Amino acid sequence: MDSPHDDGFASEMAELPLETRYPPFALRQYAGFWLPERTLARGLPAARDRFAPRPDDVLLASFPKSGTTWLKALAFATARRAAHPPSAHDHPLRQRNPHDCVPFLGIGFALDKDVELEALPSPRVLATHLPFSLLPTGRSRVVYVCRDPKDVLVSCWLFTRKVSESVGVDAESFSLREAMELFCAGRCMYGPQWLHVAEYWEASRRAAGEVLFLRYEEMLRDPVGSLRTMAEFMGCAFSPEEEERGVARAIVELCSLDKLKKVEANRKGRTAAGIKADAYFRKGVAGDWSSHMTPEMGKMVDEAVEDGLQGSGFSFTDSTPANPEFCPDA
Ligand code: PAP
Repeated sequence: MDSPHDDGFASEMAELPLETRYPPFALRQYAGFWLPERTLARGLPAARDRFAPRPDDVLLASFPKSGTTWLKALAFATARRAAHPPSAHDHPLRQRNPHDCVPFLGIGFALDKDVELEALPSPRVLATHLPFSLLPTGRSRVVYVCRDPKDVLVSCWLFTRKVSESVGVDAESFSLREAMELFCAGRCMYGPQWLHVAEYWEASRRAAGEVLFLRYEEMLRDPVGSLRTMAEFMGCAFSPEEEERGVARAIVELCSLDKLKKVEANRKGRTAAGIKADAYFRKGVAGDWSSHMTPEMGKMVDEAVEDGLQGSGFSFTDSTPANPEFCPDA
């Protein structure tokens, strides 16, 4: 099938494999991935046809629940630090949810917000959950974050139960076991997760200057080191003078889960997309899956993912840092 287009794609979409068991959205399998129907019908074609990339754009990419909100906050605060020093009491991240500071490419276009995306000052920071193979062409730098799939699954399941009501779907009875079975079959939003990860991993190996591959767990271990690497990759490394003033540390502090949780806009109300803002901030740790899943369930997820990753060169069981710069002793 050709790339989706606004005109008439609805009828073509009806012929794609359908998955309705993972709330809240109906998913269709396209180019090897399970995408929400709206993304497929509107967001993807609009992003491909109408996105006018700029050479200094930074695109933040992730599988859902892998650290997107944190990455958005860090990248936004870093790119905008001249206009908004992290210490400023009126910093946008002290007033708005990170999702309202960094728009999702597909969603922005799907909601006909082209003008807003065009009006963003350079360097623009944008985000996407699209797999690498479906990104619009002509993009520039991509920062990808991945996370232990067991924590992704649990975070996603809890989020789904909490926010599905905003789109009129009751997901209260959706069990973790059901979520796990669908996740292991790759039948979840933007799944299979392992294929999503493997594509970006491969791209980061092929073109290191174009795709930076980060791991959420490494970011937790060394947030300042991770931020330095990211800033350098984004083309706005911290100067020695900024280092002396502790700017990188101040950004990490501003974007910490504890600080973001206390922001009123993140405690109450909803994001521009209508989602309860507090749903994006929970524990933010590595390994919380074991509070919800049995070891046997964890093993099933690990096996499904490692199986899917075979031949990709990437493994979640390999604790080697994705980027040597992250290792303080390297
Ligand atoms: P999204 O893809 O829907 O935007 P995303 O931000 O990737 O969601 O995932 C939310 C997870 O990131 C939550 O993990 P948990 O459920 O395991 O707790 C959330 O707590 C965590 N998170 C959000 N903000 C931060 C932050 N500032 N630092 C660390 N983790 C964070």
